[in-house]
Amino acid sequence: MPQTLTYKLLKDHLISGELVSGAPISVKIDQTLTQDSTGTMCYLQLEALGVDKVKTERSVAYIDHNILQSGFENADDHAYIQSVALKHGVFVSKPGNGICHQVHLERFGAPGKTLVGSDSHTPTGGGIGMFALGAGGLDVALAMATGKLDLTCPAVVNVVLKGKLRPNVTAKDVILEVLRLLSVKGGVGKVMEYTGDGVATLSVPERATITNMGAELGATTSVFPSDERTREFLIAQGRADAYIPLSADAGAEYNERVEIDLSKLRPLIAKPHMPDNVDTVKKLAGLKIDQVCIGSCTDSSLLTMLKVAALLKGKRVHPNVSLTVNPGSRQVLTMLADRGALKDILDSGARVLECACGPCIGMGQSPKTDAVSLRTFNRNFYARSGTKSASVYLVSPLTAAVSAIAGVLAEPTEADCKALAGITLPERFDINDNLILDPSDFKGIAVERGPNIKPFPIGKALDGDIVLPVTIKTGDNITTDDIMPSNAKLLPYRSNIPYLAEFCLSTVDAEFAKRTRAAGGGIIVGGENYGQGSSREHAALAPLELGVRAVIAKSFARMHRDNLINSGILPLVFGSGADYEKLNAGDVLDIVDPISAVDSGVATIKNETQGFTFTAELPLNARQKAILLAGGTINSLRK
Ligand code: MIC
Ligand code: SF4
Repeated sequence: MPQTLTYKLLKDHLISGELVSGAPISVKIDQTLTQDSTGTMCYLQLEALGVDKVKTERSVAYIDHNILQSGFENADDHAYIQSVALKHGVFVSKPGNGICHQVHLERFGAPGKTLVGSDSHTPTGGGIGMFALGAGGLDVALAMATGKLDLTCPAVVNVVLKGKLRPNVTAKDVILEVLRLLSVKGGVGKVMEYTGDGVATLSVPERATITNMGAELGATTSVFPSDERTREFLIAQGRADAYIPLSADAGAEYNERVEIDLSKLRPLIAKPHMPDNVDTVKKLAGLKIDQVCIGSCTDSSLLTMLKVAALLKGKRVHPNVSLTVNPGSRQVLTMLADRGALKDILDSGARVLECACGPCIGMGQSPKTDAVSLRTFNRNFYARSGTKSASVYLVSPLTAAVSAIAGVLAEPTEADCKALAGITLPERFDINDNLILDPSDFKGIAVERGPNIKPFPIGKALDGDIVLPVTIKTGDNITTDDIMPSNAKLLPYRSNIPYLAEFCLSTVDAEFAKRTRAAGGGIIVGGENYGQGSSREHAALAPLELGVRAVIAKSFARMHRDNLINSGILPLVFGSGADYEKLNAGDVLDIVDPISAVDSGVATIKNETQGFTFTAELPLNARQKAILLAGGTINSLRK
């Protein structure tokens, strides 16, 4: 039977289970990546698993998220990550070398391989024909320790790209269009597989922009075929050996199909505060702007930056606008410098920031009160920029560059962008891996552990009824940036859960942590797509620290649900929307006999305050049942 590329990749790596959408499967993992803000927790867990060396072909620890080092905490975490990674046979990409996804694509990604990363944008690797997905730190630690990963076999959506983009439209506009069509929960349980004659018109970095931001669909991952364009990219990276051609079989059957005519797309924009709140730039043109940020793992490749430089050349950034530019990697920055493009960027009045996540995760550049900020990033979630009153819009780098000059949102015209057609991938990238440490050069290394690293909370085995109050009731699409905010003030504490927990859900209700602790624990009630966004397991560990034993929501995002299970928190799904409506914050709930609920997949819940009973679903596979019964993965493994 003709097969999709997704199922071919999974079949090549299948250890157990059946390739049927929704079935539990276990796959061999070839590569892993971690970054610093999820990395400390991940390596603490790897140590707890007690393995000497990772079982993967290639594992890399990147330090790219918080490289501000505003206090010892951060530098301590970096020293810990570097030493623990090298000790376990993991390569280290040092601060300044670039954003994990950009560097991984450049230096390690290879078609046909599987990759799991402790970051939700790991699907960037799909741009080079990998099956690449994000997961919580514990799942990545397990993948390093065992060389395998358990997941739910996804359904496959065929996104057929036709034609060719106009000169003023970019890959960012393509993924914004997919988000407009499918929404931030449209990809849950699915892989987006790109085919069609439009694929060949897109270079690997452009494809990677699309697969990267596919994370915002809630998708398991996104994938492009590996073709001549992939080969060109790998040759230019000096890695021709990594190339293999890959595509779906002709006549492969998909669960869904979406068609996009690239030639019909116009510049798009995601309005506050969701990446799927998409409109045309034309409609909003003229909006006064205060800040423009170009960069992030979605849009910081050499190709992007050269185009931005060409648009800025000889122009001046509007006096009322602050323009920042983060090249995605040191390779990009060096090549911009070599070609004189860095001078064009600097001469325009842009501020060039380090090759790191920077403003994307609120590490500096929080906009002023009530500001309008245009960003080429992938997320504009409420408060993520660090300024609650700011309005963050997501646009393409071309829209960002011309708007920075105009001082208002402006559509890049075809005339503006005509000259950009000549900007293509170089035949050879500048290759310098001296910020990448090879573990084989570091024998007998001792792990450095600073005082900021605190023990993480461990769940409790299930026994009698769980009787606790609902300490918060939220609406739909609550993000992990709501559950466990991240910014320059909090990122230094990613290895200190007791401290972080005080800020849990603070964007929704500043009293939540205090109230939950005072009640000796609590139950969270959520709407649709609860926990969308990041892979950060901190969004499960912080509630666990506060004593949360269950979340009852209308639906969950994949990674957050996995993280809740790993932490021993019950992810319950409302049987009916009416039950969600009836519940109030403060109601005391009795989750009756949770052991039987885990076993049967249905929980009976008594609302002791209002005096009614309802049921919630708890669909679990055998592995997840064992984990929840034991009170989380660590307990389950200890057993
Ligand atoms: C993000 O973009 O939200 C992050 C920061 O990269 C997270 C990881 C984290 O929370 O550390 C992600 O995408 O998974
Ligand atoms: Fe870093 Fe932003 Fe990419 Fe997350 S989305 S990895 S914070 S650049």
